[in-house]
Amino acid sequence: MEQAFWKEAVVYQIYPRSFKDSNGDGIGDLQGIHSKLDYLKELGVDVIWLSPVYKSPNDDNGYDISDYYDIMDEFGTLQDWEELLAGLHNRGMKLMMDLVVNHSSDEHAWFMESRSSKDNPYRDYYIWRPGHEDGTAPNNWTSFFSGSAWQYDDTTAEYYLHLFTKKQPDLNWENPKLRQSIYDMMTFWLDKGVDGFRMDVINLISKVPGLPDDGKEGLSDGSPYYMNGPRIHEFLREMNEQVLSKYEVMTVGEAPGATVEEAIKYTGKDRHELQMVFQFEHMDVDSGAEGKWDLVPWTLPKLREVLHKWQTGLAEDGWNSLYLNNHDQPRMVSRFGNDKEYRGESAKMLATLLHTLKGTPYIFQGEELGMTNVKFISIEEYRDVEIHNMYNEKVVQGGADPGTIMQAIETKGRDNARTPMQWNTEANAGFTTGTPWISVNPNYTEINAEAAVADPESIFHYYRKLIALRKQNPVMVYGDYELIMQDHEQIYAYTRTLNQEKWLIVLNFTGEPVMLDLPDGLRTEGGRLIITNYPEDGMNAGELRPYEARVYSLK
Ligand code: TEU
Ligand code: CA
Repeated sequence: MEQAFWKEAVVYQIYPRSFKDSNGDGIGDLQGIHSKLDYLKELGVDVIWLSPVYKSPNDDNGYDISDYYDIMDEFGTLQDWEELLAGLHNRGMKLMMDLVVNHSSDEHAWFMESRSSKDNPYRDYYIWRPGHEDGTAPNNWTSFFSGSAWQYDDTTAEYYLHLFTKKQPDLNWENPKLRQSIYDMMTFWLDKGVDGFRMDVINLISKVPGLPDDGKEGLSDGSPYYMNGPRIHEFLREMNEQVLSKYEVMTVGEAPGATVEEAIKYTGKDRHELQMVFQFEHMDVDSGAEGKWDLVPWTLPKLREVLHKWQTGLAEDGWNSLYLNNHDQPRMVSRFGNDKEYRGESAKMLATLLHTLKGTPYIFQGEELGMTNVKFISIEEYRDVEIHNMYNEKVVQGGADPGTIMQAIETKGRDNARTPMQWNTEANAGFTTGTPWISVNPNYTEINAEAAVADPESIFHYYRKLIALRKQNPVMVYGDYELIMQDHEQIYAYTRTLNQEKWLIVLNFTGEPVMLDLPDGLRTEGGRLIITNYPEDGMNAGELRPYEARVYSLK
């Protein structure tokens, strides 16, 4: 297996709006991040992925960009950004920027030109179509954020496509001029010293020509016509050839709906496309047929089946990204662990999984503290456009039971990940001296960075140890993964092997003790315990305590 920095690295995602406010306006900013670089260095992460910091009217918190060449006013200036980059580089860390080029903001100059007339030179930077004769939208595709994916625009009496909010019009990648504009913009940031890109919904940029739909009455899922679309690999290769190949960069493409087969195409070593993708299959294990808001219980066998499929599917070619939460997902410890009586144990167990599967781990801010989901009492306290659009559609217009929908929001809503980072026990968790843009989780008095850093047994220090172990043990990065005890209902167990080194990982995914019966040929006797989330005394070789995790180096 070819060695590479990006395989050995650990990435830490910052959602700037919620990380640290430096000037008391209640919104996290670049100087705030700068003030916490030593904290990140202590944790030991190699790369920071910054969610978007470009100019934006913030309909979707920066995922709606109105100027790709400048910084959002609330976050600071280009100068602040340069200083942040220097601060990272001085500490030996790298910076990955978010690249949001499936769509822009409707307040981007390109779109304002585009909508102004049918013969404007920028018209074809976006996807315009006339309605049907009866005035209805060009096709029946739904937006990810409720309702139709089409918005009618009076000025030219046509519709434009928006897979996300109507303030996020989709860019037209069929237009070579648009593609060139994107490549120029990427080059601008790379020349400034950026070390990589996380590419937002990059596998949605190529739409099937003619924009067909499934012919059903009413709105319907259009994803078969734009997920991993017909020209996607061609576009990525062009981007690679014209931009990425000229720099030392780290790349990860967000790819909802990507299968293992597709992922090999995106990340295969001779494909010259991307290094990694974020796949979503393990994020769907608790969703029913109606999608993410349709809550169903997840099970270990289901979660393991998905992770195992990706581990083995990309074993020979391609490379996995590993994540258990991000700014779009509920908190990992609330979802896959137990955020009450076993918060510490289960957060550490999940951390062990994240760092010992094969792939590059991505940590989301606050995960290293075991931050939990939040429960807001009223819909007004939520800020996310996805939540509000869905609530309007289902409750206000659809008459659904508000209690049921609030429960879905508490369980799956994106704002779970977006409450302010909990720094200390001061007002607003030390995030801001003003009024935070979204309320802090009241549990900050107990769960906060200051307490975690001071406690050698904290989740924070467990992450720090795992990250340090990765630097000393190539088996964690390059070792082959092999599943054992494949049908166990409570335990996820596997080995990692590199040359003479064989590691055994055993993880109890439940709040109950469970017998550990290792298969023949695997013995922990004489092996070395590398890390565990429980004190070593009281350890019983034949039994795992609730959420116990152990990593052994075997003889
Ligand atoms: O997310 C795209 C995406 O497919 C999802 O994670 C989505 O937010 C979720 O499934 C909705 O249920 C990316 C960004 O990560 C997200 O924050 C943006 O809102 C979205 O693209 C649009 O840019
Ligand atoms: Ca601020």
